[in-house]
Amino acid sequence: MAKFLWGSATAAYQCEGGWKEGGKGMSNWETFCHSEKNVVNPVTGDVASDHYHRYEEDIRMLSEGGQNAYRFSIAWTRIIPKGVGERSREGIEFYHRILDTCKKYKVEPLVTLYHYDLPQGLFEKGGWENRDTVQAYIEYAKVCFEEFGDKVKLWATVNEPNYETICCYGRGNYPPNVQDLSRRWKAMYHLLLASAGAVSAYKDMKGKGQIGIVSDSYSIEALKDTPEYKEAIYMADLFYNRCVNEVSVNGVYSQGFIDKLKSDGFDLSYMLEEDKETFIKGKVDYLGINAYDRTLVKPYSGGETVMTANNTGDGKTKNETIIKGWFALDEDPYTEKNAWGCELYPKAVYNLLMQLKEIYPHTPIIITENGLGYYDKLEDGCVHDEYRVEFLKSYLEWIKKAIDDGCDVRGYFVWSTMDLYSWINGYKKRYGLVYVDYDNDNNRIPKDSYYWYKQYILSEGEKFNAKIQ
Ligand code: BGP
Repeated sequence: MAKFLWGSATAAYQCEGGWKEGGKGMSNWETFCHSEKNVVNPVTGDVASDHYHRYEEDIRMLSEGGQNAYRFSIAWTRIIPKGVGERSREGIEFYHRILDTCKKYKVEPLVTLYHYDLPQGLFEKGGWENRDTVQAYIEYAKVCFEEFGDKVKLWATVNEPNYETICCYGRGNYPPNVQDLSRRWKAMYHLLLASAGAVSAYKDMKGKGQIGIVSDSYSIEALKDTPEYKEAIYMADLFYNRCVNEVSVNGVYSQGFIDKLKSDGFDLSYMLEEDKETFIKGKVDYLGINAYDRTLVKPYSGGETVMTANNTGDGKTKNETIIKGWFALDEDPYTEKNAWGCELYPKAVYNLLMQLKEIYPHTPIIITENGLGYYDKLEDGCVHDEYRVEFLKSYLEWIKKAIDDGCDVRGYFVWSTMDLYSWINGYKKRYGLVYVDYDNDNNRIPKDSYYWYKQYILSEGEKFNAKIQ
């Protein structure tokens, strides 16, 4: 990473479409989106933003927008359609074309190997709850290293082991739509073991780049400064952050986390002695951080575990979380939120970065996602998303301050490059720097934020470069 990465990000299922093209196999998301379980916003990623056919235009626009990096994910089911066994040459060639296009437009690719979409066959055998998925993933990762190793210098093993397992096994709004935290901990363990296994394989294969994990991490805060609220902060930090970051960065689980799981009576027999070596060998080169909002907590005060999410944007279902014996989520009535209840609190990114600097002083950070979901409007061929500009600008100001205060941040990716499918929230919740006109041949229209970002990189970019050798 010779220079600061200025980019934006996407994920395969959310943007590619082409779900039956190029020999692609079925993933759990295709199955889910086509099933009767998909009731909240019953749409699919069958076409999505049609990136499968329009990737060249998207990468060209990204580059013309002054960005020098593109984060995207590979669909496992394009590379190994059944999850294990035979590779698909056609699928592999598709990503070669994407990577060659990045090169053509002088864009550094940051490639995520797994971003929520799991091959259906593996999903049916228990998905991440089944240890066999770990080995299958490592084999898949090795195919990617072998095929794309010369063209990719920045890899991310998995996207958000915390958030994915919260939705799959806590809120139950992602497949397999379960509400059972013991299953969350097991699936998360295997995801992290898979990540460490891939890092370790990359090192064994003498990979020439850097490999990290993408972790949604939070500045955990409270409205009161009492011992009970401090305890709630500690608990939430274990629950959301340390459960992923500690083992990924240091190669060992935090004892406080393991002790808490044991005292709750969770069965941890799937944590095998032999895995310890994999975790040690699988320490990441950098930590990818997806930074959206602050997590505000209060002490647990009774009742069963509750986890619900506002996926409709109409406030009918609230984002509510009570974790029995751990903590509960709080709400600050005075801060601004978007329609989906996401708090707009930019200083959170500074607080988080300064905490990470304290805990993991030797691990560089890349902000792999930051962005604002909104009901954007196309008016006379323009999208005036000044709210997004305001959001991104204020986050960047705080990131810059964290860099000035000694935090080793190497890059920043806006979520998302263009509008795309938002898991469960459908297509009306838009994050893109570029508007996708879904009703009009998926035409691309740069939003005001796209032009603003270009200008920001030009005028402020150098100031972020200082710490990078
Ligand atoms: C992150 C995911 C992305 C993206 C983003 C916005 O958790 O890594 O894939 O979707 O959040 O979330 P949402 O689309 O649910 O609003």
